[in-house]
Amino acid sequence: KRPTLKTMIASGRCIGAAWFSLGSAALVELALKSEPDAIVIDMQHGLWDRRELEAVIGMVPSRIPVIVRVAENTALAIGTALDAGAEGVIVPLVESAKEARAAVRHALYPPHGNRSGGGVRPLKDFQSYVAGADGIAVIVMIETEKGLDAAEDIIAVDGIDMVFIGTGDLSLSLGAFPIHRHDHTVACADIHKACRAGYMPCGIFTGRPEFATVARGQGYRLVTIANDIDMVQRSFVEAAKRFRDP
Ligand code: 3PY
Ligand code: MG
Repeated sequence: KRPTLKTMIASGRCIGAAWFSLGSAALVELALKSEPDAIVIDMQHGLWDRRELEAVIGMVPSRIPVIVRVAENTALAIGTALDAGAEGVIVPLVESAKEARAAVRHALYPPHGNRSGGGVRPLKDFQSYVAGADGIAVIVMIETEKGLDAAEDIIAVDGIDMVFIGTGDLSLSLGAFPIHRHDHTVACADIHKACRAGYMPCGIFTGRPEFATVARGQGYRLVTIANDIDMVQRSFVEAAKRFRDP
C-alpha cells in the first residue's frame, strides 16, 4: 500500500501535483499518463460540480492521492469533498488561527472535529473509513495580507499539515498584480520562513513546470507542475503559432 498523502507530506519530499479546473474527467484521465504525485481538483474557481467530483475521484487510480481545493472554509464544502474520497483538502483564504482551527474541525469526525458522517463512498465500509479518517491532510492557504500578518498564529494551529501559498490572490491582496513586484516575492519568502521556523511544510501555487522546479529547489513541499487551463491554452496557442509562422 502506498503512503497516505499525510505521510507523503510529513516525509519531507516535494509533491508535484497536477491541478484541474476545467471540470473534465476526460482531461484528468489523459493527464494521468504523466503520473503526477497528486491531483488537485479545484472546487473554488474550477467548473466541477459535486457529481463530477465524485466520479473523477472514483476514476483516479488509488496510487495517486486526490486533494480537493474546496470552495470555502465550511463544514459542507470540506465534508462533501472528503465524502467524495479526497485524501486532503486545500482550504482557501485562511486569515487567522481561528479560521485555521475551523478548517481542522470541519475535516475531522468527533471527538476531534464536527465532520458529519455520511456520503456514498464512506458508507461502503464506514467503520474502516472512520478508522482511517484521521489521516486526512488539512492544507490551509495563506493568500491575503491579513493571512500573511497572521502566518505565525496559523502555523501554530494543531492539526494543520501544510500551509499553501496562493500566489495569485496574494499579489492581488498586496496590490502587486499584474507585475509580480518585489513585495510579493518577499511575502512568499516570509511565509516560507515562518513555516520553516514552525516546522510546518509549505507549498506554493506555481502552475507551470519551470516555476515548479524552482520552487522545489527553494524547499517548497507541494508545487503545481501544471494546470489544465494553462496546458490547454498554451498548447493551442503554440500549435496555431507554428502553423501561421512555420
Ligand atoms: C492563488 O494563486 O490565489 C490560488 O488560489 C491558486 O490557484
Ligand atoms: Mg487563491
